[in-house]
Amino acid sequence: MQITNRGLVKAFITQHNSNYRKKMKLIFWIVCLLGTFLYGGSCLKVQYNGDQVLQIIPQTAKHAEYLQELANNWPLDLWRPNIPEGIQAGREVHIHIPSSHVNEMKNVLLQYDIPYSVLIEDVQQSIDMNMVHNKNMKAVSLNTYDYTQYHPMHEIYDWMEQIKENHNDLVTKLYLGETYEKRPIYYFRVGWPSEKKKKIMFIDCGFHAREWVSVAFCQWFVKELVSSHKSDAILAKVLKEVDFYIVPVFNIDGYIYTWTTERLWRKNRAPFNNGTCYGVDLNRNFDAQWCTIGASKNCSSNTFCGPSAASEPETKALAGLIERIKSDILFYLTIHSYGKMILLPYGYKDEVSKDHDLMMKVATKANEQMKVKNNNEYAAGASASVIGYYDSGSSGDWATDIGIKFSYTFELRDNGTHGFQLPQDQIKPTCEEVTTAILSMVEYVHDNYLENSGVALTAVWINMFISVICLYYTINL
Ligand code: 0X9
Ligand code: ZN
Ligand code: ZN
Repeated sequence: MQITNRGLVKAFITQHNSNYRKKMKLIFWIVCLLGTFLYGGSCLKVQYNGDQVLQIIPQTAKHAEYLQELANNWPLDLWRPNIPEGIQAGREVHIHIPSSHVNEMKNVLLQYDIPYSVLIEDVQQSIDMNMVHNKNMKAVSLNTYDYTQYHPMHEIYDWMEQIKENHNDLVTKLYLGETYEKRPIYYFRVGWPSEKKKKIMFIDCGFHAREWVSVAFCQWFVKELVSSHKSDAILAKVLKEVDFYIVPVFNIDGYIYTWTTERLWRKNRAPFNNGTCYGVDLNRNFDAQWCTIGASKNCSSNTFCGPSAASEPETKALAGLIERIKSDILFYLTIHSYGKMILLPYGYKDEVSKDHDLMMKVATKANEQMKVKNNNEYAAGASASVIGYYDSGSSGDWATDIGIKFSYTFELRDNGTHGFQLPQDQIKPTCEEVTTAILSMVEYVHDNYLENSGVALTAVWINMFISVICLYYTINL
């Protein structure tokens, strides 16, 4: 990884005398700035030319230990697991390696006899293939909004406003709070107005900036809610008793940064140590065994937990809202990528939550529906065991700890072939299968914890009554 063009400028101008050099430098920057306005920030963007992503499977504990050491000492970007401690014998490891270290890395792997394969041949190329984006869209129009593309934040802001205006009977746009860089975070409440207090299904997207398909998913899901609320049998019955709360983009500063500057950025953009490093991992910043395991106290780490629990304005805003309405929340869902997983609590310990068996049953049903839909399945189970590393301070564990019954962390497609740069032609199938999965979960929760819960209770009483009568007759006859 290097900032583009710096080297190029240097190489170009060293051959000339200093007067000429100044002139060339000026011309370069003019061209560059022009380019920036016309094509969108090309000279300020971090480039990943020649960077590779390797898939490595350590065979022994020694291998794993050695890889951990490398991960700690070289400028490597761990994609899976995302902390060195998570590297274990027999478990797939995905590492993004800067071009400067690719050869050295491969030599070392050969030398230690650690098998590897190349997942992504050239990270920059894989990013560029994904950036086909219709740029001359002036204003967003709902009729032509393309849900099968990734959208920059300004378009998503426009989109949110339009959704609100076009569907004000069903949708309310609400203010959640402000990001570190003072941008507004909004969420939608989707559901029919009701006299009764409604239960809440809470979904958020875009915790991690580079996980673009997550952000695409929330937009897709909102579209589904507003366009299929009559035709979809589940939605038609559910929206009367349930409100969906949806945060389309949580880590807005980070998301924008992935569009303007560094495609593979993960955290928010808060500066630390006098601006020598940036960003808290928002999924390590919640008050759930905060920073005790699987998180880093070093601000340059991708899993930096922040100076304290809920230190970040984004975290405070989300946790604040959820705390206020938690007694009505039946279901908390946070959408990430990648890995094709449905993760249940906990991430900070090996134990499972008290509702684990029930939650597994619901996840299994969701998987059955996904299989019918796309012949696809996501690995479901307790977080640490499925994903293979511990984490603390995650929103999923926090939601469980404050008493929300169903709390799931989704990791969308894929399994690592494209990683965070999931091609746009996979947005549709991904969103469709996950929508199917979530609606199946929502239906279960609705049927068993809402309208029927009264019926279920009556059934128990009738049962008891009959039993007593039967007992009476058995004894007396
Ligand atoms: O490590 C994370 O924060 C999540 N994975 S990601 O690759 N999207 O960064 C997984 C968090 C799951 N943890 C719990 N449910 N506790
Ligand atoms: Zn655009
Ligand atoms: Zn994530």
